Amino acid sequence: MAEDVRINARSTGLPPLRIRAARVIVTCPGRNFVTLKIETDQGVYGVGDGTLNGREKAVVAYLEDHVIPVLIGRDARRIEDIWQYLYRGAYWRRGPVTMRAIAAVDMALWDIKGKALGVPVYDLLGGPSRDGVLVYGHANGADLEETKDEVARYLDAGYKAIRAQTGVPGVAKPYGVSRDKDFYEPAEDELPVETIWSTPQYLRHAPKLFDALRVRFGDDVELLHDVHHRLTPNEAAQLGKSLEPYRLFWLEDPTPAENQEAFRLIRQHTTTPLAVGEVFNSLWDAKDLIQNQLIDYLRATVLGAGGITHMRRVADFASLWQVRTGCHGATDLSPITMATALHFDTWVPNFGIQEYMRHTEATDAVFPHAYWFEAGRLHPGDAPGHGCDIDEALAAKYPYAPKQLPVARLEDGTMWNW
Ligand code: EZ4
Ligand code: CO
Repeated sequence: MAEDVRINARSTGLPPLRIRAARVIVTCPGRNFVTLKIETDQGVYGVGDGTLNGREKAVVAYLEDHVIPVLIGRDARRIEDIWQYLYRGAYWRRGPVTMRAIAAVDMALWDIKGKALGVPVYDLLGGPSRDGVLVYGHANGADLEETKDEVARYLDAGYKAIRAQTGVPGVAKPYGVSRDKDFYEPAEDELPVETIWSTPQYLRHAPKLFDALRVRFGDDVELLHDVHHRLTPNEAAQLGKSLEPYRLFWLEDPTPAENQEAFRLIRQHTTTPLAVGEVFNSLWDAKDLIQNQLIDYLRATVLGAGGITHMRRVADFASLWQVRTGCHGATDLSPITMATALHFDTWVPNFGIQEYMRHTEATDAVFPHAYWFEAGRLHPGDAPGHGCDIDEALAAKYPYAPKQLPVARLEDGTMWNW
């Protein structure tokens, strides 16, 4: 056989840990997850998450057609070089599909490195900076009364920080309000559900919720709220101002952040802390927001933003302006992402908070993991690697089922941001 002339195929002083196989597993224990499994010639393997809600098959194709073929034979130890190869080597760089594919590889390689060395990923990163990762849960209800009761339930369960979303009078199927109070998943149908949005109704109603929550629960609990990209900068400024008396931990995604400069207007008018970035794929999406001090928390995470290898650069850059992390952690991020994020959160110096939407029992069974919840915090566990695996036999019992996220229209039919 001809000598492999690819630079990356040559080894350094350490014996290489060759990637001998990699494959994608799609499973739907209630919702779809895309998992990449990378196997080495030494028997040690790693798993990574590549789930992109409602667009799962696009990541599957990207991995199978363009990533896996170039991984075979490489030294799994060379995480940085493989990341640079997949990022710089893709002439069409960035975007949610490409960066999730890279993230899946990156998570699996950190998992392999940890297992090969017998240490948890947080140790590889530099060791723990804290005892437990503060998380926030999602309380939601159809109206103010139900939402208050849901917040009470989260407090009883030990949560110290709670996101509150409520139904808005006259608004059908508002974002963040679920039928099943324990598990929220917006991608429900094969075709996108159409929802209706009313900004005037929402702007009048939202402050009433947080007033009611402070009256009932006092000042100790941290409260968060997600606008889900629905407002203009001026409307967002109005909302931020009207919520100031209730001292939110953060107001999330007040307006789409495609134009990072737009946040200057919001910032000039309110001291309500701002969080943005669950749809960001790289530092470039957040650079202006961070260096102009237009946000307080960055919602990018190891799944959306290219794995640990890129996220730690994002966090280090953000730390220069005292912007803290607030990693996305909805149910469309598999337990593999949650596990990896918890190692990252345990290490990252400028940690803020971690979103935590519980997965269903069926999902947890498919993805056995070492992390656990106690008294409002998640703990990554000390298993080597990131500590999450996939039960392939069980995964095979839940075949892919097409589902898409909803869309939103204004009351007159105009397409809006969901
Ligand atoms: O709607 O991840 O803060 N969390 C969120 C999520 C997103 C979903 C979309 O797939 O905004 O609930
Ligand atoms: Co959000």
